[in-house]
Amino acid sequence: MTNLKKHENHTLSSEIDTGIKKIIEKELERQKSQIILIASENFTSQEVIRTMGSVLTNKYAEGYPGCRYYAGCENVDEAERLAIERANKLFGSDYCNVQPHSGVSANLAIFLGILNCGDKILSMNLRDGGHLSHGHKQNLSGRYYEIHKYCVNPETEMIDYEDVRNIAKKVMPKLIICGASSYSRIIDFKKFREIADEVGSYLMADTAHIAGLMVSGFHPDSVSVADFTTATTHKTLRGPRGGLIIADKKYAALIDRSVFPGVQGGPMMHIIAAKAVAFREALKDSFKDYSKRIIENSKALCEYMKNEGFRIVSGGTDNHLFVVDLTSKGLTGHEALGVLTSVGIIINKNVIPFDKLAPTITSGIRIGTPAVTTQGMGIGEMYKIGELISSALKNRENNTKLKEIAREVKSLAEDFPVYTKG
Ligand code: DSN
Repeated sequence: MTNLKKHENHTLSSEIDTGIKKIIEKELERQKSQIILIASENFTSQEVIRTMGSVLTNKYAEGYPGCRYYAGCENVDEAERLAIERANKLFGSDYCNVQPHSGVSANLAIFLGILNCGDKILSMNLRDGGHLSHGHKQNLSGRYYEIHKYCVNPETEMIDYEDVRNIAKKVMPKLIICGASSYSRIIDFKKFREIADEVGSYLMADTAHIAGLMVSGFHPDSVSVADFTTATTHKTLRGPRGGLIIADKKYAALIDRSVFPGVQGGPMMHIIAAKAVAFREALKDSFKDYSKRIIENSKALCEYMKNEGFRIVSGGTDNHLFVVDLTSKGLTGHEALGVLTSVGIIINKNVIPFDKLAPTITSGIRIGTPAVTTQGMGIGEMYKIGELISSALKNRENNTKLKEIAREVKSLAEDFPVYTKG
């Protein structure tokens, strides 16, 4: 045999990509110096970040633990089993699938599993808080299925369950979707269940936004009432970007098939392992306390904005977010986003119920508190943020004032550091 000796692997470069490194450093700086009020964003733990950046990213593992289409899966099998075990403990379920790459993938897998092209879905209107994957005409859901919508009540701007019932009885959908991406009120999953039972439809709860609040007991549970619960792992759950499906065990084979090979190929094992890390974190008592503080902060900031004369959609919030109607302030959501970004406050422009403006312009903004709560900010800081938002919008033509506000924003954000390195 020739003299095979251990040697350095010269095919793998250890050279640092300075271009990308610089971008990561700049992004870290941005995250450290701005006030992030995007309701769907959060700061994960360093352990989640480390796990995502691990060698698990190298492994293909199509299939499920113990039944893969690839050899060498013994370690990733363990990771996926651990993620499943922890997710089931967290959600009080006996079956879950941790492979969906995102909330949308999770939703699509449910549709593929139980619907045929042209079947009817009843879901929340996008403008009233619903999500693109619940039937937007450009989304696969809107192209392959017959979509019917329920709106919020024009007076209360909250879900009108009688109205949902009446539409359901008329439409007789095969699937009812409850869950939203900009709805600030409690969703009564039990009422949706009653309606679904009355019309013989499946019920899917998309808990992408509220999953963390729900597992902490600060939002009613969907797992015990809906046929399918989908979630994302990166919003209030504070894990890596990804999706999740929870259902009764009787649907296990159907959902597993729908995820793989239905809508996905190889699962991302580094992300699944990072989901396991996040689930372990969310099982701790400190996570319950965190969820409670998210809502306290959201309510405090919302009340402050109300006292400053801003109209809040539905009059308030029960969860991690609220939507502000800027119509009476003579501002669009798009303009407000520009002003607030210029001072380092990061929000979404957002349509409001019955909005007459396009989704690119919007009459409102969406504000959420998961990220600032992770930073350790409390009610005092929420009042300060409310003051900064209000002042920036009032003084939007005054560059000197905006610069002063920007300095205050940076200093407040830097007082609550999360990461020391990217
Ligand atoms: N989940 C959405 C959001 O609320 O930001 C993005 O699709």
